[in-house]
Amino acid sequence: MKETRHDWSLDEIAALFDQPFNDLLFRAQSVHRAHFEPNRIQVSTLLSIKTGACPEDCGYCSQSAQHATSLEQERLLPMEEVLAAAQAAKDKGATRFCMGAAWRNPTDKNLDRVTAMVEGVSDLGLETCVTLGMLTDRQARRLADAGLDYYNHNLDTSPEFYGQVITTRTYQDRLETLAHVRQAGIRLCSGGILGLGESRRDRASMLQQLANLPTHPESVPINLLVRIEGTPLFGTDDLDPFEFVRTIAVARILMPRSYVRLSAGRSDMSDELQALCFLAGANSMFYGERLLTAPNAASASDERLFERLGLAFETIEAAEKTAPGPCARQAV
Ligand code: SAM
Ligand code: DTB
Ligand code: SF4
Repeated sequence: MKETRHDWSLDEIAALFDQPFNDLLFRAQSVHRAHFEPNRIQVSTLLSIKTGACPEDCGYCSQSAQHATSLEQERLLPMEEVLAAAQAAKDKGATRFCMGAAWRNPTDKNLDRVTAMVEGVSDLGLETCVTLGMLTDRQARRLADAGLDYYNHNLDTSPEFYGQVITTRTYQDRLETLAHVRQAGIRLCSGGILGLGESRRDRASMLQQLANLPTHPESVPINLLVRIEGTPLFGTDDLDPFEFVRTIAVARILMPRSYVRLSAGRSDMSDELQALCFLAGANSMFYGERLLTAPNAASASDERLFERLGLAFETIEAAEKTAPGPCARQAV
């Protein structure tokens, strides 16, 4: 088997995108089968532990204080509420619980509360993930010491298009947070959003950034923009669904051992489109009625879809086998 590469050129990635659809899907599915059990999907459940009033200006986000959305803000949730939501997620079959906070970055006091949540959720027998904004090196180490399994921090789009979406933090800020998470030995969840008005070249460029990191993120979320009234990106044109599937397929080929996560936007996707995403190599998703603030696809319809496609939820034991720690997994 060929070594995992970290030296993709933009033209090589663009050529993958430009292949005939069936050729691209065949190749992606072949790569997928060489590295994963093909009919298993890992599911994570999200909870917003601190909602709204975020100082950042991400053009897609309901939680930015700079956009006039109808979202109600909430303070950091109490521990009991978080643990009850985590237990409910576990009872429904999720193996990972992801807690999101609308912060530019956490304060050290915030981290006292979040590290306690990470420990409490781990004690329930779930994998833990948090997404809290930018982290310093020391904060990443604190989260690692609390036993955090994954940190989510997305690049969101290409370096070229980024400035049209976010102005309050730079691409380089994001790359630095990713490096701090890695240095602390936490597994990384990092991907982006499609349908922001970016070009195919931008989608290729974003995947190039992810694939050429020294170690691939263990989890690569591919979100489809959820258009939220009051945000600058509300009213952006629909993305061609085949372009979404192509991006999943190229992510699978570039990062063969990573879980490619079908993320936000599923509630607007048909069953057939989601089935194509699985065929293209998506093997994880968010499960549960809510994302952070926006509705997710209904669990009952996800369960029916899994049954119709002969897909099974991945168990914690299987997830641990396919995703050992970052250091053991790939050469840095
Ligand atoms: N505040 C933290 C941060 O930005 O790093 C964590 C939470 S933030 C909501 C996590 C990610 O969700 C964003 O980076 C973006 O990729 C995705 N996201 C947010 N709003 C979205 C939307 N309306 N549609 C699709 N994806 C979205
Ligand atoms: C990710 O890439 N997508 C998730 C998770 N990481 C934190 C969040 C999606 C948010 C969708 C919009 C909302 O619920 O506000
Ligand atoms: Fe804040 Fe995160 Fe939303 Fe950006 S994506 S506005 S950082 S909550």
